[in-house]
Amino acid sequence: MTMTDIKSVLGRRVWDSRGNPTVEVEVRLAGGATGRAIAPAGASRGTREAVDLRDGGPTLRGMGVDQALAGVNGTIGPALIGQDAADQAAIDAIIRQLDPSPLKATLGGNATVATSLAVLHASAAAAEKPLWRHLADHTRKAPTIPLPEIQIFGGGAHAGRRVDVQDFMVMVPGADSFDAVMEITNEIYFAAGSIMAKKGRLSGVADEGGWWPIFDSNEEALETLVEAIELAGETPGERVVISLDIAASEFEDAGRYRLALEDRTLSSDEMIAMLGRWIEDYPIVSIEDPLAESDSAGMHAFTQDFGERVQIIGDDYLVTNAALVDEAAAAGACNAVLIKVNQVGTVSEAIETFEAAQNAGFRSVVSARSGETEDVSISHLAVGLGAGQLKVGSFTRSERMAKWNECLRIQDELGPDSFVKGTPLANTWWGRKQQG
Ligand code: 2PG
Ligand code: MG
Repeated sequence: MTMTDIKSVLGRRVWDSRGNPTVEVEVRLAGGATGRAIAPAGASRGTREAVDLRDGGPTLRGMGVDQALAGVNGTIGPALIGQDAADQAAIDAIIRQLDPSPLKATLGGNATVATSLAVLHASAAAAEKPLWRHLADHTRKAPTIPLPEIQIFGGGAHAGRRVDVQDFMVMVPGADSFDAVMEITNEIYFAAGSIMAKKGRLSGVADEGGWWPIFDSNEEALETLVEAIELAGETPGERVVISLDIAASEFEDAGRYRLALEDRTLSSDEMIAMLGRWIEDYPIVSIEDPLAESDSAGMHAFTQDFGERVQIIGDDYLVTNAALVDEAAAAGACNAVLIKVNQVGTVSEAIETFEAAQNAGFRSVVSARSGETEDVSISHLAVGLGAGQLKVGSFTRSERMAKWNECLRIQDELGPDSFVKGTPLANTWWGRKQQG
């Protein structure tokens, strides 16, 4: 028995930011170190992501996690006892062997991700290192404080489909520090709130804390975002730019895109034309899932047309899957990937995808899910991998602020020079403008 051998694995039911049950796993090592992690949950989910195993049936609206917990306590846990937590790859290989189904449908991605991350936390604790440092040492990456994407208006599946587009976000690539990003975004967030109040449209917040989107069109949200940036004393397109997650799979059916708010249906080409006009008219620097996960032709065409100007992120389209990143890079679709550990189910596979992205010349954005908790593992993941960008939701609600606040704490250890500033956006219109 060595100090880092796993002594116990305990799965317990806890509750997430939407009030749904979720899986927490606590791992204890022979030397006494412990680690804990909680599975997040998405609402707009890719069909190729790891299965979020739910009990179904009448109780808890079918959202129960008893089966997932039984998998942790009855199958994964016993198989990991006595294994070396310091060997994350071996741990994750065992987890994968226990459920070799492509989408981890038997044990559930929620069970596997919480266990995999809890083991990582425990081995960091045993090494007496913060998680970000442990990860950076393990992967030989240079740790950096990421550039945030922060939601101002929620939409899509996170706001009862009040508008079709899911995330209206700002980025502050021109800020000199992470603190400055927080301060500038705070001003914009509350400026947006005051505009909504003045219009008599202030109506609480969406799932990730962005303002509830009472608009007459999707574009009105963009117009209001520009107004908010200006009201906060910023010039749109200078220090502050806009980022969108269209989450287009959510409103695509048989190759047609249904904009319910505007009562119109667009072809893939018409979607591309509409987004192209938005890119012309607004200081948009990044677009996630502009077309549906099934619309490869659209994704290729969009990347062909706009990949030089803006960051094009695959979320539902790539589901943190290394093979899909390789495929997209070869085919010329997307130029960035969203990294969500629970989409693929283990830390090792998420790192594999991050490395595939690096090899392909893709940027990476580490991301939270719409259902979150106090777990701050992803802040450490973003820093430790030097991923460059982090997407966590809005500027309110503690499950979001916990992640931003953790970055502030890590920055105190790493020093102010560790903030990546605008570099992740160098190969966009914004980056080229900075270079003059
Ligand atoms: C996304 C995420 C986070 P969800 O689509 O990028 O905003 O949403 O967790 O619901 O998939
Ligand atoms: Mg998304």
